[in-house]
Amino acid sequence: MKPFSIGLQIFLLLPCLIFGRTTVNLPNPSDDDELLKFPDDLMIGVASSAFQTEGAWDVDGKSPSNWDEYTHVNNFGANADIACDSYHKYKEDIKLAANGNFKFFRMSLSWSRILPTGSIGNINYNAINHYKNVLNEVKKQGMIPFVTLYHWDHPAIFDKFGGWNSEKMIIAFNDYAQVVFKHFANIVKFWTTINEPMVYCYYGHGKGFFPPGDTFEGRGPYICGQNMLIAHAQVYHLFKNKYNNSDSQIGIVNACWNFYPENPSEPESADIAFEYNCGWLSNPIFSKEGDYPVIMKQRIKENSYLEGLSTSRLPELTEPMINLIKGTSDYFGLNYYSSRMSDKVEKTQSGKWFDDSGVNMTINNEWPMDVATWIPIVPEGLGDILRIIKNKYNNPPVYILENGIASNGSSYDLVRTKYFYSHMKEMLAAKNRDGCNVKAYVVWSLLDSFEWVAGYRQYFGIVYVDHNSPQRTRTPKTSYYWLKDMIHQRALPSTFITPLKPLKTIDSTGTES
Ligand code: GBH
Repeated sequence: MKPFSIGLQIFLLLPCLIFGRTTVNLPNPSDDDELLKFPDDLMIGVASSAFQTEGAWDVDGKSPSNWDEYTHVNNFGANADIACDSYHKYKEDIKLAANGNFKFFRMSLSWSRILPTGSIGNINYNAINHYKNVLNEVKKQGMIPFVTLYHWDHPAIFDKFGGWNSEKMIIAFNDYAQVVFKHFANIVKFWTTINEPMVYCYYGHGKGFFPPGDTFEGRGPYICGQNMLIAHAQVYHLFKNKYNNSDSQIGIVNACWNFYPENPSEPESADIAFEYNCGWLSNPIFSKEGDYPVIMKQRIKENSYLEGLSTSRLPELTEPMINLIKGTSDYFGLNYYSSRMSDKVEKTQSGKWFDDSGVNMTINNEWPMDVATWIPIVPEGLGDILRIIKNKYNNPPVYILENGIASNGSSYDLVRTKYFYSHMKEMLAAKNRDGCNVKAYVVWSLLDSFEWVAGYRQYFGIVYVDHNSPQRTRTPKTSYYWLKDMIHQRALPSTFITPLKPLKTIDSTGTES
């Protein structure tokens, strides 16, 4: 593991030791039987991404992606050269998803497979044929393919000119989207342009944890975010103008935490935190007025002036840009994992003025957690964020496109199973009781995959993958069978019933017991 991760964990945990815990009032979803049913308009699916699962990093004409390059240098310690070998084993994966009763198969495409040189004049037809086979297989197995164009991997060559900090990336993304739509728009009805732009920009162009490893804090993430917003909007319009079918949907996915104010007398800290985390790249698309959240524009400008700059570090969205971006999503794509406490901090020289927001985000030490210290288990945060999205953005259709937790790798994964239960319960209460327009709930993730900077030490799969075997043998976990059952029944029980221990379990070393 890279050293920053320990630092980050301490950084996240320290403030909650200092501030202690605060009581929050969490709504209780009703146990009423009707509320626990899956309505007909709710699709349950399962997700994965190309770089995390495919492997075959240099096969059939693929060029290295930014992540291939990043993991091959600096003694990174892990790579996705083989990953789950899903490039070769896709039929098995799709069959597993279909047998788990999932109706929705979320996946992403590898840009560097399809356009190895980045240039539109050099289409790799091996990749086109491969994805045609994959998508047709998904349909053959009775599932709906849901395709993400960009889940953080692009041809490595683009990072030579700055990656998403360069406006050239907007053009490159348009070219790529055009090729993808041309070949697959007749097969695929559900599209996402970009997965979690905020996360990629923050880590890749601010903190430097993701490729290209830029540490241009205070500027890089904002520039990257703006380029992604424009790239997304152009691709949305391209799709609508040239490739739309009456039943097609295209949108974007944002990762949002829910925030609870540390100090109940200052609830605005949670609103501010929401705007910096979720609102930054949602407000321009989903709000009536468009543009970045007012609070962000004000504060970043104020901070910039205090630093002696003559313009804001947050780039301006001009009127034509605002209009280009506004409304460019047919649904609100939401990835929810966890929540944070929020607390206002005074502006000091010590760097505490957290990322321009004036809010510190911490973890409540009463929240339980498993192996990933960034995922304290806060199911009510999902219900709360759904209600915020409903109220803020005029109740858009919401596709929850990721929800899940990492565990230590036993196939008897009770914490994960219970995590799904409690989050699905909150989601159903938000939909059935509170009228949130949730249309899909998608589990992250099908397989134990390459987990970005955490390598192979955090597994999110409902299917165990033996990363020591050349075959990358797959074994469904307890959570897989539990979900299969729930989807079949289309309802949750009013209390969680602990699944029995199966006769055989597998631990993270692949040992059976
Ligand atoms: C999602 O991002 C991604 O879309 C998905 O690909 C990924 O597998 C999934 O989450 C699980 O992580 O290790 O302490 O440095 C969620 C945002 C970004 C949160 C990276 C965790 C690293 C924290 N994630 N971050 S740490």
